[in-house]
Amino acid sequence: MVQEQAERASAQTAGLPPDLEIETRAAELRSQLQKASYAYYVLDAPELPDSVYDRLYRELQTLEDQYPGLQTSDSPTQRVGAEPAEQFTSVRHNIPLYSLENAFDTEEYLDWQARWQRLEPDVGETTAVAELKIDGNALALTYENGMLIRGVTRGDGIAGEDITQNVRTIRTIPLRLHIENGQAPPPVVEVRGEAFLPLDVFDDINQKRQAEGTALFANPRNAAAGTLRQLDAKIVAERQLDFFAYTVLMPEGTGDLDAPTTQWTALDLLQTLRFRVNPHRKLCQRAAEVASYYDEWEEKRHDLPYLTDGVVVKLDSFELQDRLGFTNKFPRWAIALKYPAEEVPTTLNKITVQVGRTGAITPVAELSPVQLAGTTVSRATLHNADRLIELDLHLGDTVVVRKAGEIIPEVVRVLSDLRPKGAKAYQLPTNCPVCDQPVVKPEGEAVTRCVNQSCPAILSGSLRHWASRDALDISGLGERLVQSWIDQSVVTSIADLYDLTLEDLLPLERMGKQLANKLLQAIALSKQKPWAKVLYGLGIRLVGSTNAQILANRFPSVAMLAAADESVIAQIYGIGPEIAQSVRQWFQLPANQQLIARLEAAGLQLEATPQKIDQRPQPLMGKSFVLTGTLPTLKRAEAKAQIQAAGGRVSGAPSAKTDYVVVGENAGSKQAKADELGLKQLTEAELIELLSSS
Ligand code: 0OW
Repeated sequence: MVQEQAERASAQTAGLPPDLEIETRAAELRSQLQKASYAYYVLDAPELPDSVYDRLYRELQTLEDQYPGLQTSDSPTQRVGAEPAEQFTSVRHNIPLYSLENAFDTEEYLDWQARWQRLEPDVGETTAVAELKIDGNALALTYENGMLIRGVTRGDGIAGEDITQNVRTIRTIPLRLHIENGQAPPPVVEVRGEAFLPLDVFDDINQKRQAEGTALFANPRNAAAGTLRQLDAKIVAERQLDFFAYTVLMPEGTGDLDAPTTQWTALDLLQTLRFRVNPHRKLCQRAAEVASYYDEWEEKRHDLPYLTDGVVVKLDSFELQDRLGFTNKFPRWAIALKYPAEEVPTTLNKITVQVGRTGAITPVAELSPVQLAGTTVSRATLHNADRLIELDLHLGDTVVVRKAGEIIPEVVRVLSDLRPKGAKAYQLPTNCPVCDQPVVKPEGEAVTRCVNQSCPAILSGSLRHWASRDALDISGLGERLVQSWIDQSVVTSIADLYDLTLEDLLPLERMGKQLANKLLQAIALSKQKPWAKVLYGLGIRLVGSTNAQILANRFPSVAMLAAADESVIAQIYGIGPEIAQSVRQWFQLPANQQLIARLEAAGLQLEATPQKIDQRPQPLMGKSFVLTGTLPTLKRAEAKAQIQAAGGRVSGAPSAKTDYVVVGENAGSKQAKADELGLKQLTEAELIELLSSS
């Protein structure tokens, strides 16, 4: 049926003059696609099979590519912008986006009602619209002559950020107001509503972030806010934000539309304009109906695919709203009737500890599963050691768990009078559960930490830090390679980098000889980095590159620093007690002492080389070398490092400017080139001879 409809339509435009025919066809496609998209996303009632939608979309895209003049800003092809924004500009709202006064139970709701009734004594019980309060981010959308021209965040209510390109990717926000054909749209319409992330989309995003090792969003509201502030609209489009409209303003005339005079008919109008309006609204004649709606949805809301945190009640009559006006912060004619944070008791069976990427140890409560705010909860965060000590938890305790809009529930208190006899007080582990090295708890810090630089929980971060530009600057050793070397157990500590050989690297996937050699060279070169860079590269907590330089100047060798008394370190200008303690705790750890010993053996600079004032120029200064073939004893990277240390340059291919070509086994085309150019060729022994002549 639908298929024939589409075909019949295209037949109808046949025979018109070409440009008019094409223009009409494009307009038809746009309208069909917009209708199909509205049915699919807003009504959740798809009308077109995806294959037909895709075909029509491609036909429109082809027409727009052939005739760019046909492209209109409301075309479905224009939802996702091309270039990421540099930043967002601030826009002042014509009318502030007020926040809502809160009531936490129906008692407080009646107080609010009494207050506005005192202001309008002739108004008795009056109709009010009850709407679910979506836990999202308010947006203000501006349409001119029916076309979406701007989308702005709430910001501080007075001004927000212009995120139009991101708003355009939200499928339930129409790019053009749907006005029945022939009617003129109002010159300006402002629509306000709540942008939000459906719970299943939120879970997918957090699962992805968990896999990437990025911090999780605590709740859908934060996730939506973070998404709306993305500079790249493509990322926003992938995250499938949604939008419920609840306000329509027509500041400059209404075109052929009648301006609504009540909130209820305003919501009806928003639906005809093809916005998504939350369907669970209720027109209440009296407070008792508001109360029953509030009670009804306290439980039912947990079956919804999005988070809510209350009910918004608005007096229905706009004339009455105008009479009541606003306080300096809130409208007098609306209130948010919030649901209390959900709290439930359950049994604490076990406490496990997680080790974060920076070594922070987070205790987690393992609970007897319990229903909480629509989900089954069996774990809750205990935040940190201090919180744990405060709660004085005993295994078997009955604890109260809470989820106040956050997705990660927390233990708020213990019902200690229910404590089973002989229950054991819980002690935080003294050793890291991942690497078994002793943990440290810096004074004044709530968190206990594992500071073993080689702990598997930390290793990825510590290797990346070690290889980073301001540290040992090992070019080519980036995040992806570090992770794959850890996953394949190629390295289990920083020191392992300096034992790597071609044999270790060549078997790895996506690792050719060229790249392997390049990496080995970069690693060998890093041995030239000064002591201050090595100290910074160790990743001691609170020791950034500046502090590392200060410490390296004061303690010109690792031995002196490791032996220094904490109070001595603390007195250094710009260092202080926290850093001194962190340094001592780091060096106290046996695993870190082993790391230092291995780095020393590998030839890293663990002491400041006295600035040797070398009177004579380095023996190979200004000489250019090319290395070819496999040298009998020196690895390619070693040979290159030694030539550079002696002032020589190493280039990739022989040229007339090359002074020496060092030739090893199976030398290839480069030796032939050297012959052709009549370049001086050296064996490895002759090179070593040259080097030692310094
Ligand atoms: N979050 C909501 C919601 C709603 C506005 C209009 C007058 C004052 C508030 O679902 N359904 N209706 C309104 O009405 N506001 C809502 O959320 C507010 C917006 C700004 C702060 C809250 O998120």
